[in-house]
Order: sequence, then structure tokens, then C-alpha cells
Amino acid sequence: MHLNNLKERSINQHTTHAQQICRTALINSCMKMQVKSVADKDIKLMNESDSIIIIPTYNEKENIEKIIRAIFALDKCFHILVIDDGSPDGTAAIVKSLMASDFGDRLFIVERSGKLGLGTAYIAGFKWGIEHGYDYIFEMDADFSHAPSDLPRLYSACADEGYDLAIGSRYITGVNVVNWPIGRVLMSYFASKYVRFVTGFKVHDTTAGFKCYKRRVLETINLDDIRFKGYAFQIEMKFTTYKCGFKIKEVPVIFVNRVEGVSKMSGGIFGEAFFGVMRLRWDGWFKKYPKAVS
Ligand SMILES: Nc1nc2c(ncn2[C@@H]2O[C@H](COP(=O)(O)OP(=O)(O)OP(=O)(O)O)[C@@H](O)[C@H]2O)c(=O)[nH]1
Ligand SMILES: [Mg+2]
Repeated sequence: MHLNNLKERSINQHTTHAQQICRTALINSCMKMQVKSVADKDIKLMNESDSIIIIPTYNEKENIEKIIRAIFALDKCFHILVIDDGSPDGTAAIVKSLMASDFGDRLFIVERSGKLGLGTAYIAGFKWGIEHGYDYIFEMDADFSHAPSDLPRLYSACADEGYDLAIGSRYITGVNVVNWPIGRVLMSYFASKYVRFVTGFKVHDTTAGFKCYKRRVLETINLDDIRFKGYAFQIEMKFTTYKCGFKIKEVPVIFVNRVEGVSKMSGGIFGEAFFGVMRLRWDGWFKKYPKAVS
């Protein structure tokens, strides 16, 4: 029996909290003993996953190991794909050393030669995820603005509730943003309002970059047709998903400003989004979108 299932089942039984702790500790120690005694191929099976988390990185040496370990500490087994754009600070080397030491069966990296932008990094990751057979493909930042503990809720919206795209949304229940300067909060909040106004698209957090796609969404959308690279990429992907007729759910999350490392936000990214939204409205009227098939 799959050991994670065994662990979950035992926790679901009606026991006291103390009993649960003892039971979990016992199972964890059994898991460790068994991990030592089974062959390498069986260990790989235990770490199989239907989900890949794509994390694009550019100079994230302060965050990358911590975020990887936090995701692998979750009860559900997720796999991780880092798309690194030749970070001068050595982010890729950190990832590769973790692959060699601890996580060779569930941590992967694609290295690109220069800073090519968030949008193309995600497109490369989506194609990789489809090719490697994952059913749920996630987007997530490296800088802890997106909490790893929210990943299971995004997964559940798609895997259990039948949505095609789950968006970790800051703006369903007021404004759930911690430690952003007020100017940045206002800009992001009104950017989402602006997108709703111009496109008529009803999602609250249109620029959110914390998402879970069902594989069929990314197979339906023509990824080579996605033209934007920064915030506008996030808007374009959601708008296209909606125009193709897929079911979208916004899951409330709290977004926390990065504590370590440096932001890559720029005026160019903002400009692309401002004018790109008008372009999307135009597309919405005249472009033919592929339709979702169930
Ligand atoms: N591969 C790749 N990753 C990038 C690029 N630009 C940004 N990233 C990564 O994309 C994620 C989001 O970038 P951030 O700089 O955090 O952008 P942001 O969240 O809008 O800005 P802050 O709120 O200031 O952090 C981070 O994991 C970055 O390292 C890029 O050109 N290529
Ligand atoms: Mg960030």
C-alpha cells in the first residue's frame, strides 16, 4: 500500500490528538525504516506525483533551497521544475546540488542562457510538464509570496472540485496582501479592476501568478500564440483559459511581500500590461479560441 495513503488513513480515524501524534510518529519512523530497506526503484514509486510546480528563477539564491524544502515537506508529494535564466548568483547550482544530494527523483531544472522573461519561462515549463505526463501544472514564485501550504487547496479545487484552473487570489475577500508598500497594493488592486473593466472578464485577481492548471487547459491553448511576457502574460493566460470555456475558481490566499532577494518588477512590465489589456479586449472580439473538450 502507498505509505502516504497509510499515513493519511490513520490520521483520519477518530482518535485523540495525543493518540494521533503517537500514531503519526510511529508511522513516520516505520516509513523511514522501510525507506532504508526497500530498493531504489520502490523509493521512486513512493515519490511519484501527478503534479508539477513550476518555479521560474532569476537570482533567487536566498530563497530557492528554502522554498524547495518547504514544498517537499508537505503531506502531498509534489514535483518541482525550476526554470532558471542563467542567474548570475548561482541559483541553478544550488538546485543541482539538491538534485544530486536529496531530491533526484522529484526535483528538475531547465537552464536557459539569459533573462528571457517570466512568460517564456512558464511556456517552457508548461511544455515540459505536458511532455512528462503531469495532470496538474502549477505556477509559483520562488520568493515565498506564495505560501507552499496553499498548494493543496489549489490542487483540491482542480482534482476534487472539477475546476480546470485554480487561481490563488488576493482580492476575493478584500485585499489580502502583507507588507507591500501602499503604492504597490493600490497599483495591483486597481490593475485588476482595470482589466475587469476593459475586458469584461470577471476574475478578481487577474495578475495573480499562483495557479494550478489541469493539463487539458494547457494542451488546448496554443502556447506559441501567447504573446506577453510579464504581468500581461498572467492576464493573457487567464483570459485565454476563460475564452476557451474552461471552469475557473479563485481560491483566497494571503500574498506576502518578498523578505529576501530582489524584485524583478520593472516599468516595461507595467507598460506591457497596460496596453496589452486593450489588445486582449480586441482579441476577445475577433480572435477564434479553441474550445474546451470534456
Ligand atoms: N526564469 C525567469 N524567472 C524570472 C524572471 N523574472 C522574474 N523571475 C522569477 O519570477 C518570480 C516572480 O518574480 P518577482 O521578482 O518576485 O516579481 P514580483 O513578485 O512581481 O515582484 P516582487 O513582489 O517585488 O517580488 C520569481 O521567482 C523570480 O525569480 C525571468 O526573466 N526569468
Ligand atoms: Mg515576488
